[in-house]
Amino acid sequence: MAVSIEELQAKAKLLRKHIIRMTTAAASGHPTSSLSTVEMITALFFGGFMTYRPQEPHWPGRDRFILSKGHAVPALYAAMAEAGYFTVEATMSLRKLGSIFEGHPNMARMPGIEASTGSLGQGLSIGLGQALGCRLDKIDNHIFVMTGDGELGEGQVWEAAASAGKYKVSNLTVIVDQNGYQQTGATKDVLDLRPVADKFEAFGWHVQTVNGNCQATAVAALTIAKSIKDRPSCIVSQTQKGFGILPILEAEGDMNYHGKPLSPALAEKALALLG
Ligand SMILES: Cc1ncc(C[n+]2csc(CCOP(=O)(O)OP(=O)(O)O)c2C)c(N)n1
Ligand SMILES: [Mg+2]
Repeated sequence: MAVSIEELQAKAKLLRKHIIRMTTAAASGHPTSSLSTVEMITALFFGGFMTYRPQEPHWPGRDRFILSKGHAVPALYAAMAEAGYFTVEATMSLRKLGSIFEGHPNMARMPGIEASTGSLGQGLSIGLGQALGCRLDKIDNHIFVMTGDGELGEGQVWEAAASAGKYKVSNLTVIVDQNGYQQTGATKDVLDLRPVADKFEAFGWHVQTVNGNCQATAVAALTIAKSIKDRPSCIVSQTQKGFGILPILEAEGDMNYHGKPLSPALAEKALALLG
């Protein structure tokens, strides 16, 4: 790997700051859902796991990332800005009328977005289709999909899981962002689908369960996932919703803080905490 863990950690911190600034400027959005994903997304975009060309976003040989939990798109916009698809300033128009920085990824309006998501449950099926298509075309690439843990309640996820296992789609990796919460409370109370690892394993997947908010662990897990050549790969990424600003959420008495931007005053505190 050309880039060090320390450099990735610095990048992750930057993404977190972009996420907070973007959602507070929008006075809307899902900062905590975005923050839990940051180490994995940082590793994917900057750790050498994906080859992509910001100036040629539709280059057929590219690796692809589909954010199935589309409401966490501030994390994706932050990564794409750092990768050179557009400026960080541009992302500050998040959720403004007319802006291409919509509240959920829209591939029809933004080159580099691989799937329009937001209606939960669909991204893994889309990724599976893309992985099969690329395999058919003999393109040597990898498709990464990230879902939420609440999102796993959508039955379509399991149709895709079963099919990917049957067809041994080894150029497909799903990262389940298991942050323990969904919209209305703890995932275990709303619909407990654990053990998640066993379910994917039963469908023929290679599975790892890891601490997804540890940068070095994220890199190690993705390295293994990409090396598996006889079946699809699942990373159960155990994270914390709002990771990076947990003391602030604690003080607010809301460790989920779903779909709420930080007020300008709280955002200042969060940015100070991140340093
Ligand atoms: C099909 C569908 N149903 C409901 C929603 C509303 N919704 C938006 S975010 C969310 C919670 C998702 O939880 P999880 O997948 O765990 O993501 P997290 O926010 O924790 O990262 C829900 C239910 C949606 N976007 N799509
Ligand atoms: Mg969740």
